[in-house]
This record gives sequence, structure tokens and C-alpha cells, in this order.
Amino acid sequence: MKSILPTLVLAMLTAAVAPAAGQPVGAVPVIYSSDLHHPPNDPDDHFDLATLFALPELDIRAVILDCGRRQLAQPGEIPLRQMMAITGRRVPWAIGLADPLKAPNDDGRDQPAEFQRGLGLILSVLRAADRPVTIITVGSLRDVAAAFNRDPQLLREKVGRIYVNAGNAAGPQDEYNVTLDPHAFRCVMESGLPIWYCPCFGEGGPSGSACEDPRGGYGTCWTLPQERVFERIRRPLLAYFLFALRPMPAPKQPEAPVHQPAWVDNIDPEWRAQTWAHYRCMWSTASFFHSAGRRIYRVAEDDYQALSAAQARSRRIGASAIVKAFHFEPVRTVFDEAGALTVHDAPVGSPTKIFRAPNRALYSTAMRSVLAHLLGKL
Ligand SMILES: [Ca+2]
Repeated sequence: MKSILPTLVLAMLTAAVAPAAGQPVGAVPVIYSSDLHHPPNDPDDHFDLATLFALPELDIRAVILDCGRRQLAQPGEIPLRQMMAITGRRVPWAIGLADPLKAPNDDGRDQPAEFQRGLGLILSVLRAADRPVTIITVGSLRDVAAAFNRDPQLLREKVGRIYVNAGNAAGPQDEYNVTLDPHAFRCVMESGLPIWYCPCFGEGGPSGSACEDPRGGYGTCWTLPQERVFERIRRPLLAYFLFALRPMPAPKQPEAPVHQPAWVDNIDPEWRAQTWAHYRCMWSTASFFHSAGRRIYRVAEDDYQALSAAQARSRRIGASAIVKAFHFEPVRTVFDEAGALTVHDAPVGSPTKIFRAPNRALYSTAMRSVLAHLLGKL
């Protein structure tokens, strides 16, 4: 007969390490802002949307379809409706402001009414919230910045965290998400709100140059061989990705076409081989796991899963299996006169934290593994 002692010791150990300091208990109310489009500009937003929906700990209170004017021609509504059909989850959503803010203190009030709904949704979700709300942005900061300028006190009271997936860790801010709305980025970074800064690229260099080996380990960029995900996922989710990637024109009606078998079957073998083997640049995945309070566990040789403390306990996976694939450090960020951002050390209580993954090989390997596992369950 097996002794229950090792199990008890394991349970005590795991209980002692989780949840991590500052992690909320229970479902986290989330406002999600994405420059999601169909046809896509970059289908990484499709992977991010699937990741968001695959984490039940994240209570999606609003999806803002960012870059409102472009949403008219390339509606993110299509993949969003597909994702809601696949998962059976219904979430409130709206398109965001049409154009970039004119200054860091612009509240967007002079933009057309049809583009004010995203901003209105952010404000109404925050007003109704009975717990701190997490905001995750994977596009521009436009609507979040305008909401702050509209009602700064509301955001100070109700926003628990903002995960900002944008920018370079330091230096000129020529990263794509920043260039969508530079004033909005500056507004949010200087807001004094609790920023969990996830710079897309590492210190210094221009966009794209510092993906694999950024100096200092800053920068969230990693690469996903698409076959890692496509080989594991169910047909409706595969159809969702292939519909985005082929690419097909936006349908005439905004009501999204529900996935169809034809999108998966009868694919040109050459196109399929290229698409499966394609390495996609990814950025935001870690912010979803972190906001959900999950940690990365090594479950086998080169095999990792992002698990909640309860999931790890139920699977008898001990704290010794936790790997530090990435972490956040307190910093102070400062814009110089030319608009370049510099990052400085700060005490633990700083409202701004920065993403860091010094061991790039571990980070990249772990992200590939955890995303494939997670989406395989959706
Ligand atoms: Ca994006």
C-alpha cells in the first residue's frame, strides 16, 4: 500500500508557493484590446484571441476591436464571432476610436460617434466592476488612453493591472503597436497606473532586430512553428486559423461565417506544407498566462504546461517543476525630450513592472510547448 505522506508533503509544498504574491483569486475581470482584423494584418492576433478564450480564469468583460477606422474594411468582428461560436462564450465587444490621439491628453471626444462605443464599453465595464479589472492590450493603447483622459479617477480606482504589449524596452519607440498611436502609448506609460510592461523587443535596436537574443533579456518576442499548434488542435479551431491565413476576403455581411469543413479539407498540399512549417513571430502569450495567475511547469523533458496552482495540485505536479521562463521586475520608465523611452531600476513598490526572460532558449521552448497544450484543449 502506498503511503499518503509524499502526497501530503507535495500538497503542503504547492500550497506554500501558490498563488504568487499579487495574483488575484478567482476569475479575473478582463478588458481586452486588439488590432484584430480580417483579412489580418498579422494573424498573431488570431492566436492571441484563442489564447484569451482558452483561459477560463480570465472573465472577458469587453473586447475592443482597436483601430476603428480600419475595422470597417477589415472587421475583427469576423474572427471574434468565430471564436465565440467555437467556444460557446459570448462577450461584449465594440470597435474603437477611428484615428490616433492628437496629444497624450486627448480624450477622443471629437471623433465620430460610431467610433466611441469601444471607449464607452471600457468606461461602463469599469464603473460596474466590483473587483480590480485587468486590461490587456495587444495593439495600440488608443482607447485605454482616451478612457484614462476621460475619467482618470475611475481608472485609478478600478484598474488592477494593464498589460501593455507594445514598444521597445528602451530607446526609440518605433515598434508597430506604438506607431499605431504614439500619444496613446505615452499617455498610458506616464499615467501612474499599474503597468505590466511587456515590450515587444529588447533594449535598443529597431523593431525586428532583437527578437531572438535581445540585450538584457527584455522583449517578449518568440517564434512559433505553426505546426506545433496546428497538429494538436480540433478542426473548428484549425478552420478558424486557416480562414485567416489563406487569406479569404471579408464576407459581405458582418455576421461571421461559422467554420466550414471546406476550409480544412481540400487544401493545396504545397500551401499546407509551407503554412505548417512557417515560423510565426509571437509576443503577447506570456501576458495571458501571467494575468491568469498561471505558472510554467516542466512536465517532461522539453515539455511545459502553464497551470494554475489548483491544476498542478490535482495533477500531483510539485513546486519543484516550476520554471522561471519569464518574470517581471519593478522599473521606472522615463521619456526623454526626443520621445525615446528609458528604463530605470525602481523599488519593489513601483507601479510599473517590466517583463524579462533572461534565458531565451527556455522562454522560447516553454512558450511553444504551453501554447500548443493550451490551444489543444480549446
Ligand atoms: Ca496585435
